[in-house]
Amino acid sequence: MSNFIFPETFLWGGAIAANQAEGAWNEDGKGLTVADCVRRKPDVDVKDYQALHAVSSADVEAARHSTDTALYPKRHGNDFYHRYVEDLDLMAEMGFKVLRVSIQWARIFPNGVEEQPNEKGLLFYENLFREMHRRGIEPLVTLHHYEMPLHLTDLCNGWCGREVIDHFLRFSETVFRRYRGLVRYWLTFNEIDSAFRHPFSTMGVLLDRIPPGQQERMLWQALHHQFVASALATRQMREIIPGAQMGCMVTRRLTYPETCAPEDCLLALAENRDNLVYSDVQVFGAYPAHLRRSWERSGNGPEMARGDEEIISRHCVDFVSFSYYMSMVVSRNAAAREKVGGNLTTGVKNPHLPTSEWGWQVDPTGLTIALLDLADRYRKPLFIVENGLGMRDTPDGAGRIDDDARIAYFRAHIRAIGAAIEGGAEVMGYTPWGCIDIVSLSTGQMSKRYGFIYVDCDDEGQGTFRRIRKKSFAWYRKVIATNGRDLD
Ligand code: BGP
Repeated sequence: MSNFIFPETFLWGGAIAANQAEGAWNEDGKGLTVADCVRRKPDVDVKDYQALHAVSSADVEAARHSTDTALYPKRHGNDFYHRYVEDLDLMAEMGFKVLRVSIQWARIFPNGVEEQPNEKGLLFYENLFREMHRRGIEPLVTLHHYEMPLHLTDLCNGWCGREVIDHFLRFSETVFRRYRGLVRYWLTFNEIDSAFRHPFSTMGVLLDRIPPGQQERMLWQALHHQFVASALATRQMREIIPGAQMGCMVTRRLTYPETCAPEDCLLALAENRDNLVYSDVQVFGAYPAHLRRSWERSGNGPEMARGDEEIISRHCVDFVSFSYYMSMVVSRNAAAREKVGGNLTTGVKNPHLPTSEWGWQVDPTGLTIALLDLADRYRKPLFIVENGLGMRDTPDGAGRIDDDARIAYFRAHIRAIGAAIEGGAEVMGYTPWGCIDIVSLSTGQMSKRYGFIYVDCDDEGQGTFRRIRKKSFAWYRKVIATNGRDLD
């Protein structure tokens, strides 16, 4: 049993993203997205995130003319688009109170620039949200989860173009108006801090279209456009859906110093400050002084139109959401240290922590630290919208999947949340990532499985797509039914 008390209002559930789950990549009027063009790279080490995420203009040209769904696995996902009713039944069976999903911009505006929305796209999500409510499941909706219409990359290299702000606001206004009364929890940009780690997925930006000396400045320019768009969408939401709540969303890459040497501690402080710049902007409504100083030194600051900073300052978020998978380590002697893979970043190996097959360092205590630190920094409600362990799950002869390691991972991380709540953090809810097996963002694998529900689909997109409850399914149902008290 757990001796932690979770609020009665605590939103237990799960999280997926449209581009990694829906499939139906070219159905019902949907346009091509950046996710449809990210090729699986089985020949690349799954810990080599730069290589996995690198996308060139030539890659996009090849993808644009391909109908291959094995090579581009996000095109098939786990077929959620056609199976969501069955999936929602399974989630309701676990007792979900919330499900985090995203709306694919290119289902609503196929090229991102149309004046009129695609009704079939709007109807899909309306049906999805209504079916969720029928089962007592609250939607938590991400507007932009690595799903940019590819046409906007063609048009102006994605978010580098300021015109994308208006295109995005037409999309956000359209969905706010259509889903008013169905959706009251919103997030603008998924892991907005990942812009520099994979600019194509996050912002539709192809680096090879920017001269090397201009790349950093153009990425800040694209990010600035996202910050302005996020603030204006927050204003729209408040005007259209009074009482709705908007959250920012960052990857919490908690970083420890390798030793108590002051130099290592300073390096860790710098890493953590850099990570939280993005939530700082959306919570405090201004670019932090240390970032401005670095722009002055480098000349890489974005051009800002008159009124931009006023907009960013006036429309801040209501809550802070984040993904948490692991912690990282920095060292003044990094060059001489063993490296580990990480969720989109890499760092020095922490000898005190186990690592997953994909090199992610498992650190439940780090989640308590992250929550308490964010609570003290922002004094706002917090929402853990991604957490989980990717692992290979294989059904045994009887079709059973005993994912005890995943149960142990979640047991420890739920305890960590309880400890943070005990420590004064206001936590709204918890939506473990990939609550049903979906395509991995970084590796494109189905075999990197996160779900309480197994999907019979392999890395080549082959299988029956049948859903199978894992052992963790019944365990999580019990956790939810006891509001976090019974974790055994
Ligand atoms: C986060 C993304 C999610 C999800 C998660 C797991 O960065 O927001 O979309 O994919 O990482 O990573 P992966 O799927 O690469 O295992």
